[in-house]
Amino acid sequence: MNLPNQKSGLFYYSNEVSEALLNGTPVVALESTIISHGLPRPENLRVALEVESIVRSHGATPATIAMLEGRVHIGLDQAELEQIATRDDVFKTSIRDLATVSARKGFAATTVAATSHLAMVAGIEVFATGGLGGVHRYARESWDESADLTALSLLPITIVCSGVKSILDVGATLERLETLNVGVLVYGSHQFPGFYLSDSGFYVDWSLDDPSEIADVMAARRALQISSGLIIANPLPLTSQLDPDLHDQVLSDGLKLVDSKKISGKDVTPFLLDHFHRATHGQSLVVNTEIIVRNADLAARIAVANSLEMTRV
Ligand code: PSU
Ligand code: MN
Repeated sequence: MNLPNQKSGLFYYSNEVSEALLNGTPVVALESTIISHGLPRPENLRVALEVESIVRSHGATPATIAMLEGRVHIGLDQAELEQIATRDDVFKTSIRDLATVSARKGFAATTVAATSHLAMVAGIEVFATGGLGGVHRYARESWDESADLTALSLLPITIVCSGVKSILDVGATLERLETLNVGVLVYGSHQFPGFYLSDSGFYVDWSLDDPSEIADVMAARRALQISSGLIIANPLPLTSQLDPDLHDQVLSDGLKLVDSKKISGKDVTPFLLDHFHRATHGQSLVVNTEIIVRNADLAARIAVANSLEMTRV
């Protein structure tokens, strides 16, 4: 692990994150691909700032993670956040690309996979995002499965999300998560959420209702030396979800466009999210924003409970 006050090598810590890590106060990691590739401008910057302030309101410190000019930043100031939100040369970066972007002194927006890796190096245990990547529909032909899954199989991070993005094959993704030893808990329900939708239709064995219960699970994972990740799936309330009929129609149109425009690889997810935002005239953007804000809120409460747990032992 790096020293949190280290400003050498490739890791740069913001003052507030460095202080929090040194003092052992709660920290929540936040990813940057949502900002650069998941949300349209200028809402992306507004949401990034709102998410940070929600984390602070619970007494936790936000650590948005990205790479600027080849250096890893754990915690971004407003000017740095603005660069990620507005530059056109920010590369959507998974673990495999981190070193190359760094060596070229480039700008990287880190995916869930890359953010989890960097958070682990920094010693941050709790991470909030919107929806995880997973197995794409038609993966039988395309073999398109997000590196988020393999990253979570190897990194002991606790990630709060609204399930996997509903553009994916949710059932296949849940099967892969089981194979990859990734824990799945649902907050306040047994139904696995469907990102824009409150319920994906899939049942999960474990439902927890309180951040302190989740902190107990995290403590037990440490004691048992479980080295894979834990997903805390946080469903939207029914009143906030996207209309399911609208969702299904927009998704089926979007998948046809992916096919006809020959969109592939890492462009598929940003393309489909953008298609949703346009085709629903911003309704999906409102829902996506609420997802991210609620997940950051829950992650902050879990990080606070986890810190209490750590000081007790
Ligand atoms: N959640 C969102 N919006 C996003 C993402 C997640 O609400 O843009 C990003 C995350 O960074 C995730 C990535 O790691 O999408 C998955 O991309 P892919 O399917 O290409 O692996
Ligand atoms: Mn992919």
